[in-house]
Amino acid sequence: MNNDIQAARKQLYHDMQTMHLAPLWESLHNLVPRQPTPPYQAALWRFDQILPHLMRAGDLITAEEAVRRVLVLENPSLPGNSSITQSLYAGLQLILPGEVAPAHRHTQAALRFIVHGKGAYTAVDGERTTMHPGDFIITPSWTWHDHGNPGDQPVVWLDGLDIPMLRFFDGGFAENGDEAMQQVARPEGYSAAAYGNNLAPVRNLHSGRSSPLFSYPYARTRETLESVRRSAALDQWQGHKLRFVNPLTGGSPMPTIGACMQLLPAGFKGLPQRSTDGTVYSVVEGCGSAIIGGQRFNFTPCDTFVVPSWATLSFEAPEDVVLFSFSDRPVQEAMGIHREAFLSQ
Ligand code: GTQ
Repeated sequence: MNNDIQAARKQLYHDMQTMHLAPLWESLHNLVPRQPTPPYQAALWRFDQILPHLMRAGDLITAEEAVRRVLVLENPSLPGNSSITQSLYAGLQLILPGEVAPAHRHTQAALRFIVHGKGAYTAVDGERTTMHPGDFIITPSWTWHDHGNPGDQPVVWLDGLDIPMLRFFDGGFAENGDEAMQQVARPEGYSAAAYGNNLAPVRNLHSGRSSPLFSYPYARTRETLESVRRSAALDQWQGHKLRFVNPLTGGSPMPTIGACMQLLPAGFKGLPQRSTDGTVYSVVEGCGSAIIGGQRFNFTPCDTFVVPSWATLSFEAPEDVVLFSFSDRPVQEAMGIHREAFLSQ
């Protein structure tokens, strides 16, 4: 290209800059890429390496002082962002026996996936639910929630929130409760009884965008996966994979985050797949491997790993493996932009 034109263009860009103008043609290919180019990477966090740090944090700060005693799982490519993908936040929260994480609410929606220990509870809008490993619990946008541990063992769960998404939309509001523990308004088990049996109240039906069922206990999920294993053909890419639903709509439990549980039977060697929803996985049972963009990640129970948008992903399970996962898929589906591909090799 003519050097004069090159120099004249540079001059134009320079002169425009003071007026906050930029030439689209220099960045168009980055703005509308041919396919996703996520600025974050695949990564795995080993639970046995995290737990000692969590317990040290337990010695150094109380749940009350910390408000939430959480080690944030930061994507290695997004340091300082409190993000595991561009849209999602993940962290491991510890609550020790006798502790309370005080009541608050915020427009950010949260899920808890119980990783280690039992006997703690989360209270959501006046109803408590006791936590057991593998339970999936939601605290939808703007619901009051506090956590407590009346039991005798440390309890650790994976927090998944839409914090980066709300930050993007500048839609964040929050407030603290008047008391550390919210008043109990309904007995434990009410929501499960009223909404968890293919029935729903005729009057006083729950309103709002999220599931009225806020706890999905692992005992039932695991039993369901086992029944499905006995009666359904194995999917060559995903094994037996089920998504959690809002029983009133059949849609995702919360508008911004979808979650699934999948069983990979012993000997499973899956075919590769890819999807536009960057996904966070928590290993519930079994050891195996996730091959992400050609890189092998060996996992053991309680580990967490993240798969970027459009990265190829396949699983190998030498023994029965159960995986929990969550992503922003419901948002992408609402926008009509979600894509996935199931590859033959
Ligand atoms: O439990 O309310 O990991 O507000 C981050 C922000 C947990 C919570 C987190 C939160 C919470």
